[in-house]
Amino acid sequence: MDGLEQWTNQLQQWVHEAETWVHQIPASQLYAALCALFLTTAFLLLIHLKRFYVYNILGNGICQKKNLFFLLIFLSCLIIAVRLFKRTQSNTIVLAGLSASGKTVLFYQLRDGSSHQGTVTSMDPNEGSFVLHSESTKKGKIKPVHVVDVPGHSRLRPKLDEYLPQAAGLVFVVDAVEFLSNCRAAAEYLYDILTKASVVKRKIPLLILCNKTDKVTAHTKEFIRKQLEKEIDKLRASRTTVSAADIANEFTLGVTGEAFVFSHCHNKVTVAEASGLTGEISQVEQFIREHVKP
Ligand SMILES: Nc1nc2c(ncn2[C@@H]2O[C@H](COP(=O)(O)OP(=O)(O)OP(=O)(O)O)[C@@H](O)[C@H]2O)c(=O)[nH]1
Ligand SMILES: [Mg+2]
Repeated sequence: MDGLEQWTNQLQQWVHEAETWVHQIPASQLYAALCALFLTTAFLLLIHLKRFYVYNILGNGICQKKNLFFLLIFLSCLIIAVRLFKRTQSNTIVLAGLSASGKTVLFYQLRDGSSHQGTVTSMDPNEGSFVLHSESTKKGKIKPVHVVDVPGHSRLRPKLDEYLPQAAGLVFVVDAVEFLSNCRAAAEYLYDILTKASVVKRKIPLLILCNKTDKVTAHTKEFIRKQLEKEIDKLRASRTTVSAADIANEFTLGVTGEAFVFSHCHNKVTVAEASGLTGEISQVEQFIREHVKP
C-alpha cells in the first residue's frame, strides 16, 4: 500500500513538473509543436484508414486490430493536444509591487467588492479563484480568474517566480501618493520583473497600476510612468556596468543608445489608475478581462 502511495506521489510530482515545463514554453512554439503532432498523426491515420478500407471493407479483415490501435493513438494525441492547449490559456493574474502599495486591498476589492480595511503587511501570497465581484450579477457562465497577491516584502518576493510561469497578466501596483520616496525601489523591482526570462519569453502583459488615486496628493499616471522610465534608464546603465556575470541570465532592457521607454519592452506594458480603497478598479478589471477571457 505504501509503495502504491509512493508511486502516486511520484507520478503527481512528475505531472506537476511537466505542467511547469509546459508553461515555460512560449505559446507560439507550443502551438507549432501541437500543430506538427496533430498533422503527423492525422497523416498516419489517413494512411491506415485507407488500408482499413482496402482490407476490411473490400478485403479479409486482417488489419482491423492494428487500425483500431492507430485510431486509439490518434484520439489520445488529440486529447493531450486539447489539454495542453487549454493549459496555455492561463487564468492567473499576479499582483506584485512594493509593500503597502495596496495589493491586498485590491485583491479583496476584486473578489468581494469591499476593501476589508485594516490589512496588515502580508507574510504569504494571498490567492483565490473567483468570478470578479463586478461580474457576479451577470447571467451565464463566466470564467473565474485566479488572482495571486504576492507580498511586497523583499524577502518574500522570490515567491513571484513560482507564479510567473502560469501568469496570463501581471499587475504592478504603485502607491501614487508616496511615489517619490519609493520611486527608486519600485523601479528596481520593476526592472527585475521586466528582465526575467519567464516574463520576456512568454511576453507576459504588464499593467502598472497607480493606486490610491482617491487622495488629492496622488501623482498622475503620466508623471509616474515618466519617472519610472527615467529611473529604469539609470538602473540600466549602472547594472550593465556593475557585472556582466550578474546579468548573464537576464534579458537586457530597452534599445541600446536610446533613453528607456516602456514601449521598448518585449512584453506589452500599460499604465492605469485605481483606488482599491474606494473600489475604483474598472481599469484593472478591464486589463484582467483582456487577458483572461470571460
Ligand atoms: N487612500 C488609499 N489607501 C489605500 C488604498 N489601497 C490600499 N490603501 C492602504 O494602504 C495600506 C496598505 O495596503 P495593503 O493592501 O495591505 O498593501 P500591500 O501592497 O498588500 O502590502 P504588503 O502586503 O506589505 O505587500 C493600507 O493601510 C490600506 O488601507 C487606496 O486605494 N487608497
Ligand atoms: Mg498585502
